[in-house]
Amino acid sequence: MSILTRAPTNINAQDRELQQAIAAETRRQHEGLELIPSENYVSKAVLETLASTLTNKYAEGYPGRRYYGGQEHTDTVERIAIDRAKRLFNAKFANVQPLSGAPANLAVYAALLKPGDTVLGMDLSHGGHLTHGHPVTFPAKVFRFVRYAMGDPETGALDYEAMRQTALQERPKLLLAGFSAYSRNLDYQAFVDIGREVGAYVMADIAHIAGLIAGHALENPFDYGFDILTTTTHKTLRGPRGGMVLVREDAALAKKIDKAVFPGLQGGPHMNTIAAKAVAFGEALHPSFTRYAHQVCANAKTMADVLSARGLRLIGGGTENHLVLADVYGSLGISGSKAQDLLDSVGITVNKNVIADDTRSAMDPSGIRLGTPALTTRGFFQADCARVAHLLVDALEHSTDEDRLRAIRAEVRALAEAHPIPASFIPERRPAGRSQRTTVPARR
Ligand code: DSN
Repeated sequence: MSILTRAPTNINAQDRELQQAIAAETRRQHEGLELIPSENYVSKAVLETLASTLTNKYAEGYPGRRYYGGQEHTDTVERIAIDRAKRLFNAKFANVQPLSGAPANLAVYAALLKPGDTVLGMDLSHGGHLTHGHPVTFPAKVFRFVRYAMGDPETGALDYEAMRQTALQERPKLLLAGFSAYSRNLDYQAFVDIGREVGAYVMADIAHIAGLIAGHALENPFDYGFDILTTTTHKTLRGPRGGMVLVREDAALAKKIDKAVFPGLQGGPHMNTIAAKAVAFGEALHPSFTRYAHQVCANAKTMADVLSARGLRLIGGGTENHLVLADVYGSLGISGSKAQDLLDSVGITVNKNVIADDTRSAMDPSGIRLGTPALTTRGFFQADCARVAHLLVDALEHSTDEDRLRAIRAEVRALAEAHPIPASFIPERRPAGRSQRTTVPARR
């Protein structure tokens, strides 16, 4: 059963204008191939939970210590979400209230830093994220962010000795690992060693790879002694839009983070979203999610191999996770924006992205970023992903050939229709639990 089978009947009757826009977006998602690596499809159970009566309830505070009455059910919901989050990431503490990734990161800064304190994080053009202290953000006006960069964009290797020297010189209070456009694994042990040497908290923003960690396809930074993880819940983790903060074991640290989230930064938590997070975490605890996570990586590697074989320069030389960053300007003379628009026109959605030391602007950079979480949710395997990668390069190489583009658009649509967006990811009903999990290698 496809997710398209659910019609929002009350909106149909009440607000035609809005219903048509939603229906058009649903159709766009159904008919196109979604390659933006931070996007995914949620299950019908998650969608239903988002639309539940929990949206009506104020619940400032935390389970067992709220400010308003009527919390017996919200407490149950939030406790389930916290418990599942802790099991997924092997954490002692979880705060599931952050509204998204930026507020989750801000909560950590607010909990641990004083104005003017230093944070060492990855340079944006080398894969880091805006919320890791880009000058346009509010945290950059309050705290002092310094940067580390890729030692070699061709291999993606970080220069950990250079990072250590910067840390020794700048004495950060917080050392930040994490990225939104970096395709290689990090040396978590090196981060922890540097952090301990300079007396910094060590945090990983795992927003992009949370599902791959939960599904045991990638390593968990907590296994190396990281203090804190932050994440969104809607990317590879395949839940509703939202964020969370996880603390490995320090109760005092967890308490500071709870206070920073509420009352420090937020008011009433979005209980419908917290419930939907709990549903998604339940799905991620199911053995099938392990297969999903491994398949996401296998599919991304296949795509990277094809793109590379077709002559695209890949930043980092390939991928070890779910995403690929391609220098389309350097390889084909097409800017990231032009490539994005052209691919939109054939039904393939990617995003333009800066590449390391980009000579072009952020609004019209040299790269495109793509990934496989959404395609994998639709049941794409390596052979299908190889075909998609060929179609993508075909479109870029024949950007002025209308007949060719029309044929590509038709094949994209056929591929999409052959892989409907699933309504559910749980093949059979069984109580979720880590003990049931198996490590199943990627198929095909
Ligand atoms: N916008 C998200 C991404 O695409 O990576 C991160 O904030």
